[in-house]
Amino acid sequence: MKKMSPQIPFFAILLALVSCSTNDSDINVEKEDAIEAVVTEEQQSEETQGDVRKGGPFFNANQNPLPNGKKWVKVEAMSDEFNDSSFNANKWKNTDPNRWIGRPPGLFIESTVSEKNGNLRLTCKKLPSPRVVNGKTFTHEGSNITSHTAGQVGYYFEARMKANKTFMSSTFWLINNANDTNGCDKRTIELDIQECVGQIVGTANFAQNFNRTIHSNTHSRNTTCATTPTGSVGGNKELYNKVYESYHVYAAWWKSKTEIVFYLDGNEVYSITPKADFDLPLYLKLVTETYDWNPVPSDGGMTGTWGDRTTFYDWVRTYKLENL
Ligand SMILES: [Ca+2]
Ligand SMILES: [Ca+2]
Repeated sequence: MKKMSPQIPFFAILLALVSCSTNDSDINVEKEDAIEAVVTEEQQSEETQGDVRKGGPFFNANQNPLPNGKKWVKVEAMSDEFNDSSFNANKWKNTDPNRWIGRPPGLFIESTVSEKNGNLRLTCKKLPSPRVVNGKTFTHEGSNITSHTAGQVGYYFEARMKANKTFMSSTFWLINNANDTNGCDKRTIELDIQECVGQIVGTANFAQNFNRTIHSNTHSRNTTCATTPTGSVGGNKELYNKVYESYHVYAAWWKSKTEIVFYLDGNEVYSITPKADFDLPLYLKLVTETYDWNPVPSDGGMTGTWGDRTTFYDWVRTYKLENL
C-alpha cells in the first residue's frame, strides 16, 4: 500500500530544527533524524501488513513450511526489534578487529552504528583521511555486527531491511567460528541470505543485478580434511524495485544440513543444497562492506545524503522449531 499521510509535518519539523539550532554539526545530525522520520513513517504503514502474522515468522498465505506437530518459537538472543534507541551489546558485538577489520578499502568502524527511530542504522562514509592497517590502505568506513549467540540446524532467520544507495554492501548473513570446532569440522561455512549494493560500479556480468535482487549464497572453505567438499552454491531473484527503494523481508530456513530454503517478503524463492554439510553453529552478521568486484567510483561514492548512505534494519528475528 502506498502511504497516504502527508509529509509536510516532517518538513516543518526539519525547518524548526534547523532554525532552532546554533551548532552546524548539530544541524546536520538533526537534519538526518528528520529525514529518517519520513522513512520511519513509510516503514510503519508497511508494517501493518505484517501484523497479521504475529506469533511466527513473516510468511504469506500457504508459505509457512511448519512441519506437523511443531511450532515456531522465537530465539530472543538472536532477535531484535531495534525499537528502544539503545544498541543491545548483550546480543550483538559491534566491530571485532581481532577477527576481521574489513576488506580494503572498507574499514569497520564502531561509530558507524546507531539505533534510533525503530531501526538499527549502519552508515557508510569516507574516512577523514586514508588509514593503513596491517599494511593495507583503507579509505571508507563500514560496519560489522555479529550475534553473540549462534544458530543451529532447523532455525529460521529473517530481517526487514532497506539497503543503502552506495557502492558499499547491505547484508544479512551467517558464518561459523572455526575456532569453535575440531578435526574435520575445523572449517568455514557461510550462509548469505542477502548481499546487495546500491550503486553498481563493477562491470562483471554477475554484478549487474546486485541492486535489484535478493542474492543468496552458501560457501564451504578453509577445510582441514580432503574429504570435505569446498565451493559455493547460490541463488537470486529480482525484486519489484531497487534494494534501497523500500524495506524488504529477507529470510532463510536452515531446514537441514543439506537444504536451505530462502524467502523474500514472505514467499519462498529458492532452495539451495550447499557443497558441504551445513551442521556447524552459525553467528548472525549485519555488515556493510566493500567488494573487490565493485570498486570505489571516481567521486568517492559518498556524495549522497545520510539516508542514502545508511542501511536500515527495522528488525531481525530468529525462530526455532519446538514440539507442540
Ligand atoms: Ca535496542
Ligand atoms: Ca523496528
